[in-house]
Amino acid sequence: MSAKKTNVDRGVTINKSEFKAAVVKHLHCTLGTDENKANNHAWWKATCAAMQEQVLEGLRKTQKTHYLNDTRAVHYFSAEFLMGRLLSNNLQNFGLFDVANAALNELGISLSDVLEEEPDMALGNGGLGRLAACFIDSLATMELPAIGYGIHYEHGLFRQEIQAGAQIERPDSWRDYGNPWEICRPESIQEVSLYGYVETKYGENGRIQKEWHPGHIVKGIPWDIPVVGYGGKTVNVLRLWQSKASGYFNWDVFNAGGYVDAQVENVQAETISKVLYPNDETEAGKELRLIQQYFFCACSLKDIIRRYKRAHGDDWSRFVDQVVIQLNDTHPAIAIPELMRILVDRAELDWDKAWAICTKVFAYTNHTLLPEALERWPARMLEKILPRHLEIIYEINHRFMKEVDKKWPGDNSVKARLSIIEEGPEKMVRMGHLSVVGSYAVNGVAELHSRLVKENLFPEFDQLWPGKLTNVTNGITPRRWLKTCNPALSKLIDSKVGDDWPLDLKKLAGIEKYASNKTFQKQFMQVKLQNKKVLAEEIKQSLGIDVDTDAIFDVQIKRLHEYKRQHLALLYIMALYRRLLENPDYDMHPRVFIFGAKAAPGYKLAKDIIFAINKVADKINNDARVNQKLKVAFLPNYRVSLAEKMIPAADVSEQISTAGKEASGTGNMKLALNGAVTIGTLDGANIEIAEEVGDENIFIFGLTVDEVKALKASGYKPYDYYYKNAEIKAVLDWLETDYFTPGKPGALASIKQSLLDHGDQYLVLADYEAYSEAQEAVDKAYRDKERWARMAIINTAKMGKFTSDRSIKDYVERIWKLNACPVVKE
Ligand code: F55
Repeated sequence: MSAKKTNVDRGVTINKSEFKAAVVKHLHCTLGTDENKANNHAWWKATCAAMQEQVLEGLRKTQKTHYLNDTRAVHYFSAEFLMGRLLSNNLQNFGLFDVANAALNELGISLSDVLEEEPDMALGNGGLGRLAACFIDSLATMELPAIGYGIHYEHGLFRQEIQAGAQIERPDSWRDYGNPWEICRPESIQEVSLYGYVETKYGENGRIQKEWHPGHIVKGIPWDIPVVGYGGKTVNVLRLWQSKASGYFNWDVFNAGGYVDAQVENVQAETISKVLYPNDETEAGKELRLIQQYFFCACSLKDIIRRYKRAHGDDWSRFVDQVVIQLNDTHPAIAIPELMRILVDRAELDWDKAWAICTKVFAYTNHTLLPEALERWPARMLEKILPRHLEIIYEINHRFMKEVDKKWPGDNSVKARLSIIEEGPEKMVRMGHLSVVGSYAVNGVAELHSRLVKENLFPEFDQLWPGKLTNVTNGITPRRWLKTCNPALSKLIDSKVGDDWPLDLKKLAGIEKYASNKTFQKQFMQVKLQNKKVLAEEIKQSLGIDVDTDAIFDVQIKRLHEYKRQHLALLYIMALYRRLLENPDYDMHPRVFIFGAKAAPGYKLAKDIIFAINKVADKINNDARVNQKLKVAFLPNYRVSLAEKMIPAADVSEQISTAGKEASGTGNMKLALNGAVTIGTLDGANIEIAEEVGDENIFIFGLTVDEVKALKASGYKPYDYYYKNAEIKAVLDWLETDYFTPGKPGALASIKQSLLDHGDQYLVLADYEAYSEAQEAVDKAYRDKERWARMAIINTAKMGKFTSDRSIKDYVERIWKLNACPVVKE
């Protein structure tokens, strides 16, 4: 193969025949099969193993470099890492994609078929987990010393099946046939204590000493997943902890003849890392979830301290120079009292010294303002599981309340608002408050969100500690979300601006000058059409629906939640259906509404909305009177690998949350980067996307945050919209009939009820008319092919700001104060 001219400096080089030899070697020696017998799964594993040889060399060199340089590192604590598939990403980041493709080709194997064999690593719910995955990609790419810490769930987010229109949850078993990327590190196993009681002792010097006598000990087994930076030079680690029974405790039971009881303990210990909680935006309040959180935080802190002590012994004075811990939401907030416990009870530092360390180590990212998503744990539950931690939290709060009293003397209402402990029928520990008090920096994830965090969520905190609350707008990795998922568009971009845009996304602005160029427009839209054909094939395969690739592909992909308002789109689809029935000549460009969404299993209305979308889709898709112009496709089991197919094919990106509710959104960025035009509210990062692309290249509609507030204050009456707008009334009434659910009238009525009788919390009806008008503007714009091509190109061109490299640069400069540590060539 001829060497291509490239601006990207690579850490490794291996040629086609070497790669081919490595794959065959692993097919024989690792998989125990051969070229004639191997199926695609075996080829996938052999290809991963060939790749992993390169990855592990990079990992070894990186770890050696970081060790020799005794680097300050960020430790990204997150209960979720939504990694998706790794092979194509690792090949791309190492610059070996074309090499592997050619090597497999010579073996008569299709790389794209092999890539389809990989199960997604779905160890996350949605945006928060995927953000963590994008961030560790950027950290490695930018050669920053970093480690991700999380949980090695045996089962990731459930697999969604749709049966008769309804969501059914099935277990996800991503590791059933082995995971070729992970490395078990038994040498770094940690033990974690739970339950028991606290003994108070009085030392010789009169110092009160606390000793926690745990009732239970579990082991944490670390599994390392290498994280390959673009260019293949730095390979960082994602370290995920698996729980196991600790042999130590169980032997007593065993020896007493309790063989069966010992097994019960094993099962209990192993339950901790068994399954990812599928709730997003609601706190579960379950004991096991708190144990999961503490389990991975305690293992990770021990790991960090072990590494620190190896270099610095018992001298804690440099800890804050070496270690920063970023808390991805409050899920790992229990790490704050855990570090205090280690410093005060174990290292015997006095409280003030320990607190000074703690509050220089932790930083906290808030991802939500929704009250139901703010974690609060019953004090009673903490007392049972982590008795010493509850004491420490009380002590933190006691000292904090004194500080509050200094600032607002005698003001009990401000104390009640700021207290980490919420008084009430049941005392609750507010993990958000604990995180703010215990961290030196707190950030929201988009400009608007961070303003609302300051003004509404933690108002007095901003007065107490000016500057502590700040913003870092989210980002996405352009390596996965453009280069890897959309190779055709990437090549077109390369031909105009060179191939180093994945490292410097602002370079995409270089295509703006071709936005009105007819040839470029044709090329750009040709790529889009090809991607639409691929997705159309997927829709045909998965749902049996034929879709017209000349139609507008209107895509809404995200978790199902009332605040995200998939049902606003649904009402509009029903309205279009009705318009077409009433007037077969109703003038609209053909459109396919494409959805992907999982609902939390216990979230009844979210599941009802999925059911309704599927029932309305059935009817419309099979109605010859309208199905040349309107189709609806709900693709089951939305996940990272499906997103990679849907995003490159989207014309329109639906970002229609109630203003003030979506903290940032990141799907909005991915879709715009791939040339989809947004229809959206002034919410989250949509606002910043609009600033970048300009008002003429986005369809903004609906109430603003201030208008939402005013409307709610004035007493919002959804029935007013129902009676005022005949279309709204007609579609809501339609939901109550059996038109979409023959023989079962009322099967879709819960949606109508929520919008009328339950108050329409998310102002769907208030925004309906504006949404409908914005959709008509979309329709008009799309019909002007040149105008649409220009808009699409400008969307891609202007996404430079939203690379996760920029987010990471913001964190590094403003919060983490890290230096890059280039890996030395040996
Ligand atoms: C997961 C578990 C719990 Cl207990 C609560 C929330 C979640 C979760 O997945 N949240 C989530 O994804 N939040 C999203 O974070 C994104 C990244 O910052 C934002 O873009 C998005 O607006 C926000 O909803």
